[in-house]
Amino acid sequence: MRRIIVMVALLCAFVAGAAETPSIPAETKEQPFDKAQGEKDARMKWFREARFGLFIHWGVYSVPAGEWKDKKDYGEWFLEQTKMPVSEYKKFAKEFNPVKFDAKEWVRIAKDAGMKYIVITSKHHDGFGMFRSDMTDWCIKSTPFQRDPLKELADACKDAGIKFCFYHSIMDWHHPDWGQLRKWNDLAKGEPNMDRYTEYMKGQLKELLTRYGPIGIVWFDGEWEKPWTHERGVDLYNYCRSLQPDTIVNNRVGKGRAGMSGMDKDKGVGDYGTPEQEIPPTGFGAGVDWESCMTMNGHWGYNKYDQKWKSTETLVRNLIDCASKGGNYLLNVGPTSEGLIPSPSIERLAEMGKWMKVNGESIYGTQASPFVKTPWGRCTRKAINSRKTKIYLHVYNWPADGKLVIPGLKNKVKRASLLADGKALKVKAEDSSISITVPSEMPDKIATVIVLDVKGEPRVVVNNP
Ligand code: JFZ
Repeated sequence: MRRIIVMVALLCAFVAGAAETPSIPAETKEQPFDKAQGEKDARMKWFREARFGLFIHWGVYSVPAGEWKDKKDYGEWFLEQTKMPVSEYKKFAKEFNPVKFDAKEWVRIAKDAGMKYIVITSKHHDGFGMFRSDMTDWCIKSTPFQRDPLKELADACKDAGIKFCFYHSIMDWHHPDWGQLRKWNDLAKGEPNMDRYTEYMKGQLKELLTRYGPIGIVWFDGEWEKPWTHERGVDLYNYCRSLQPDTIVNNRVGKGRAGMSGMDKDKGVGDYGTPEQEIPPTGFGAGVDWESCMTMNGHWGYNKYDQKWKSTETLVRNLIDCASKGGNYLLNVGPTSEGLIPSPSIERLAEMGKWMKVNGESIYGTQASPFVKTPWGRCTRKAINSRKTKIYLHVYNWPADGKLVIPGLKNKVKRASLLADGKALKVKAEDSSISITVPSEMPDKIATVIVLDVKGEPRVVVNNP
């Protein structure tokens, strides 16, 4: 199985690298990227270990804060959904003055939550740049704010040891050259031209990839409209990596994504899959990287009426769920036009951080569960060396009889303990399972982690295929 996955991954890399792209400038062609799996493994190392990141959707749509006329459900899609003339939408830039923005504080909030990277919208579909771009005035330069939030965040991330990443929309409702011009874009004149548009986008990406230090991930989006093609995706992928060879690019740079499930169905480009608002039912095997992005309430961009917040328990368990399937969890906040992360988000992130401080070892640098089913919760594992593995059991349903049963584990369990206090627990090996004696009260109601030290690689017998 593993061999097949590696072969598929290599084949994808080959297809991506070898595609013929006649309309593409010579210097971005034939970059010898991804020739070796080892090169990709080295580049993906931090991402695979990180498991947890902060997504930030921030733009001038935070000024209307989700409300327009008689509707209160808008977010970052405000411009498209209201069909407001672009000339009118521009007023929001004039009102965007997030004087309470404190990059260090945002980074502290992320870091204390246990997050290892931050992905912020450099440009969303409305085309507005949250950085000082020389390519257009439709950016932070046209606001009273004048500062460069991305620069401040990049610097704060560097100081804190957090990877700085940006989300950049391919689709652009504002630019007159984006191939699918909106009728309500009253400022656009003439015929759209995708070659010109691509040059513009590359210009901005060059700014972002040369002025803000090392970029962890370029997180593309808005690739689904017709004018964007596989060939343009391959070219853009190569372009980003020609500027920063170590950067990671998500699969929304190309056209292969299969809807919200986020994984590539065919002709994929990019380094990893991006399920959106869902966690896949199972992982995809070693060598297939992915990251589920999710909101904390029902919106990406700030909506002042949306108070339907997920519980900390749900958020922590989502993170565990992703890790147990070999993926990352990218959790979103939508800051206000004052520059503040909403306090319900801050509270939940702080609570997640408390759990992570105690249990982070069972998340960072772990691999997917060796079990098909774990009726009491989830599981991750970590190879310590060739002779030693740690298996982390994330228990949600505490056993009423004080016996936690791990079905089908064949390894010798050298030690079982609670991760929180390191105290040893009694282990009993039975015929086709292991049972562990646990305290009668569930120590951590969100998820209690039990560590098993086992000999060698996990060996699991599936009794109920
Ligand atoms: C996209 C964005 O449109 C959205 O605003 C947000 O940034 C999210 C992270 O990514 O979400 C999508 C993308 C595609 C579809 C729906 C939502 N789609 O194809 O139906």
